[in-house]
Parts: sequence; structure tokens; C-alpha cells
Amino acid sequence: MDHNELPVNLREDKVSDETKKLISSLPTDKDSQGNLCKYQGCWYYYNTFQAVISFQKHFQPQDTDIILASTPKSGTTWLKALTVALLERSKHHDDHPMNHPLLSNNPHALVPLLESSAPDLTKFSPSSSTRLFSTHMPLYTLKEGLKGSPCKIVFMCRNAKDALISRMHFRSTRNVLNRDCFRCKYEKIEVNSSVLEPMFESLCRGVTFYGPIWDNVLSYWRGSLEDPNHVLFMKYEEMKEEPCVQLKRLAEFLGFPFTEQEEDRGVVEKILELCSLRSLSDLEANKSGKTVNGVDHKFFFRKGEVGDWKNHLTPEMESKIDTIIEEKLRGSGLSF
Ligand code: PAP
Repeated sequence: MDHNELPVNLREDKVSDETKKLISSLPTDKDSQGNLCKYQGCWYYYNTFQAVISFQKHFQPQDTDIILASTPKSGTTWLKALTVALLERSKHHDDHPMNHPLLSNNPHALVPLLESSAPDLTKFSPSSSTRLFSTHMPLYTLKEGLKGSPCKIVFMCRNAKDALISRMHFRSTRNVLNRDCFRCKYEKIEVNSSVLEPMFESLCRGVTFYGPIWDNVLSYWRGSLEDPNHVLFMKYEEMKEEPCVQLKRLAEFLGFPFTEQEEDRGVVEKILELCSLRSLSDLEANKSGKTVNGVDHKFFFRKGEVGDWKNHLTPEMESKIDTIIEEKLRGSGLSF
């Protein structure tokens, strides 16, 4: 199989000579999918690392930019949809509901990833004057690229065990590279312990794409405590538990609070309904098509449940990861 058929982030074809030199001076490791290097405390596959470096050098922030941050599989798609819907409500889609961008676009197409080699971010101009971007980088690496700009940053955190199981399903459903056979071919990997165990071990070692997860999450947690006007810390579980409260909190933070009339008209509930897993995954735009990185839109929608890890992790695994995370978060005031 052609190297170019690999997911973009797992390829190493975009890495410049300068970046290769830099990688040779960084800590390196591997997970079950590919080579990783550690930059500013965070692990990246090489093409993504190149994109991080390019972002830090070339991104031109605007003060009104909004950055949606998360660790992978923590509710990014949902947060993107909700934020787009919040910003779009000024356009009175009640009159022309079919014009709503979420009805014809996957949320990832509306909110590009900052550290992606695919879109040219300097040229990206969405319909609204507020530009929306996403990232999985930790806050300190993100801030370097924001160059002091007072952008609003929203972080979505999710229980590490649920995010792990979500990623395992994502990998299993997607045709991923099976490096064990050394023949560079795609294989459909079944969800079983041979997939889960290496991913679990990597998680516990802290050697995961965009990990260690606890350091990444803590960077935003601390950022939100230090600068609550610019960094909002949200939890997937709280969004599930009290969606109205959390959506209003998000709207307020972004500077677009709901008016009393909007609340009376049920706009909060309408946005939550539009962005629910069920309605988004029913849309043709999300049933078909792929992201710029070649991921089928439909793979971003699965169960969306809290505690699905209970169906997959043994009590030993549960206890091991809980102990590690508890130790890493000790004294921070955060639990997830
Ligand atoms: P990404 O990191 O690849 O962008 P991300 O959207 O962060 O993925 O996470 C996917 C998870 O969010 C999936 O969880 P699961 O595997 O445990 O089911 C997906 O189902 C869930 N998800 C996607 N859209 C929604 C939504 N609208 N509401 C709630 N959960 C959602």
C-alpha cells in the first residue's frame, strides 16, 4: 500500500530537514501506531510535530479568534458543533433553517485544527468575523503560537478511561496501519485485548499522541484558574449531566450570552437538540464524506456515553489508571 494512504498524522512525509534535525535532539519513543517525539512536554507523531512548529512560527492570530481545545476523543466534535451553533444564532436561522452550516457540514470542516498541515490557516475565513479553530496541543505550546493575542480558549476535558475506549473504537472502526506485519497495509482491527492492551500501557506510561494526558489537561486547568476570562475549562461529563447550564456558561464566556427572550423562545434547548449526537449523526453531511485528513465523518459519532469504559477495562486496569491519574493530579484541585 502506498505510504500516502496512511492517515496524515501518522505519515512522516511533511517533515522538513530542519524539523528532522530538531527531532534528533528531542526525546523519541513509539506507541502501537508510530514514532513519537516529545516537544515542550507533549508527544507528537512526526507530521503533526511539523504542523505544530509551523503553527508556532506562522499563525497570525486575531484578537477575536476562539480556540476550542481538548485532548483527543474528549468531545471535540460536540464542542465544535455547539460553538458554531452559538455563533450562528445571530443569523436568524429560524427563518431559513436549511441555511444552517451544521446541516450541511461536518463540525470538523467548520473548525479547522491549528496543527494540521491540510488547510492554509492564514487564508481561512469563515462566514462570521469570529474565526474558530481547534487544537489538541497543551496550553503552553498553543500560547506560543498565539503570540500574546487575547483569544478566548475553551478546553473540553473527559474521563481518561472513556477517552481511551473511544480512541480504541475509533482505531478499530477505521482502517489503520498494522505495523506488526511490516508490509504497510491496512487491516480492520477487531476490538479486542490485543488492541486495547498496548493502548492502555501507552496511556499509563504517558507516551500517547498529545500526552501525557494529565499534563495536557493540567495545563488548561491551571490556565483557567490563572486567567478565567480567557481560558474556560469544561467537562464532557458535566455537559452530559447539565447541558443547559453548561451551554449558557459557554455562551457567557465567549461574550455571546443568551438573552431572556432567547431563553423564553427555547433557543438553548434548540441548540442542544441540533447538536445532539443523535441529530448530528443522522445528517447526510455526517453520514458520508471525509475530513481533510481523510477520516470518515461518521467515525466521530458513536455512543457518547459516560462510563463506557466499564464494558472494556478489567478491575486491575481501572485501578492502575485511577492510581496514576490521582497521583499526577494531586494538589491541583482537579479530578477527571
Ligand atoms: P476527535 O478527538 O477525533 O475529534 P471527539 O469528538 O473529541 O473526537 O470524541 C469523539 C467522542 O465524542 C465519541 O465518544 P464515544 O466513542 O465514547 O462514543 C463520540 O461518540 C462523542 N460525540 C460525538 N459527537 C457528540 C455529541 N454531539 N454529543 C455527545 N457526544 C458526542
